[in-house]
Amino acid sequence: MKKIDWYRDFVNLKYKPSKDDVVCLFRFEPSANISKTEAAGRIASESSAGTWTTLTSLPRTIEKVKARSFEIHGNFVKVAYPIDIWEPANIPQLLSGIAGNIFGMKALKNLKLMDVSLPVSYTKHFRGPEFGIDEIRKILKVRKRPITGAVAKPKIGWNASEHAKIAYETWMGGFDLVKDDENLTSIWFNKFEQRVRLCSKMRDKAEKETGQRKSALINITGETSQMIKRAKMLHDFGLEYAMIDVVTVGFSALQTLRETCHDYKIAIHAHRAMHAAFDRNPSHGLSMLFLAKICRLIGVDQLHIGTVVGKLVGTRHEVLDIKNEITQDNIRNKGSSMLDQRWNKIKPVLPVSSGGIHPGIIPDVLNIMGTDIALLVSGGVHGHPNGTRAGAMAAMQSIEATMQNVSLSEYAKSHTELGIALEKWGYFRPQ
Ligand code: CAP
Ligand code: MG
Repeated sequence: MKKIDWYRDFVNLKYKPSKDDVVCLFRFEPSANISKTEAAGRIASESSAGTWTTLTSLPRTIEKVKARSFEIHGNFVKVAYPIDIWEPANIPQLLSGIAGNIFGMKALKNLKLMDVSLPVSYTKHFRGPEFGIDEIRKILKVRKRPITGAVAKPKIGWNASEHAKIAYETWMGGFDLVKDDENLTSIWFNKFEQRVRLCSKMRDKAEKETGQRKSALINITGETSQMIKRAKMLHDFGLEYAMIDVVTVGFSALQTLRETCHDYKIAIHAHRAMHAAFDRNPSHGLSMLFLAKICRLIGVDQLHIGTVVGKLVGTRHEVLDIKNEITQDNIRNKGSSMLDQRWNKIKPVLPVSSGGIHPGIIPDVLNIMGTDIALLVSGGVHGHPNGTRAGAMAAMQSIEATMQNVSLSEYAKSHTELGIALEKWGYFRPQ
């Protein structure tokens, strides 16, 4: 039989990637009767210039547009893609290649895109975060401790005026930020416009009464042109942030909103709802590290990355790798799940730890994550027996105790709110 299969031409174990290549790291499991080399060839082929069979005519450029699987170690393969096949500043196109058809190939039992290393010739077309960690800290006038925030709970149900009152109580308890929940946008009993109006008013009142900076992460998630209008409204009301559910809106919309937020000089708080549909399975899908990298490149200022000890999945190793990726300038390959990355002039993103946190486990979170984070405590604030204000106070007290190296039980002797929180939750780790 004639040669009909073209895949092996996309494997070259002698190839040395050039400084302009986009390099991907995949974890792969071939299906039965498929060798590792064949499987690796299919990954490089289907994500770049190939098809399932040999072709009768080829463009002269073929060698310049082909990806090459150049390193196979166990179940990991590295693939190099020439820079010329990538349109500048087009994340959907990048995903249609390196995260596209390949996930559905019959020849692969499982495939996970672990990481991508992007050359400066690719990253230079993106803004990255508008503010980054230092400028966010300056805006909120919070120097060393974690920036604190709470999501009104229950997630949905309060009307706009009740919502604004909860926000006020949260700020008065010492918190810097209030945040909408990911599924709260604009619904008949809690309209976006009304929430913005009432929260801004309450924000001004809380700032006046406390002498501290306060802000709100109000969720603009929706259809793209609607989000643009909502971002303008946040700007008109003097709010510093827009919150976006970056995975559900899609990266095309996020790219558009990044430009809008640049025009209005507002920061983007990125919630990652739906990420686990792609990254939870260790064998198949995309890694959160990859999603986080795309978010930094496009330019969010704050990104949820997990807590390790809270209610949502994410091991210490994974969460800390993501934290390093979004905060450091120069990432050096430390193991099989991370590639090198030079971020050049792209600013760092503030890591957000959220989900199942309460005063009793704040020391654990800070010991793992450090204090250069945004810490969101929501159920663990509004579930305080004495209400939201006392809940926020208890969380602030827990942060103070941790930063002063005092045990919570000791600190609680002179801080009633913390004591009451510990009576309710103790050191319980939610699931
Ligand atoms: C937290 C939260 C957040 C998650 C997101 C929630 O509330 O508002 O959406 O933390 O997770 O609804 O669960 P609680 P992640 O503090 O009451 O748990 O940051 O891991 O993406
Ligand atoms: Mg939420």
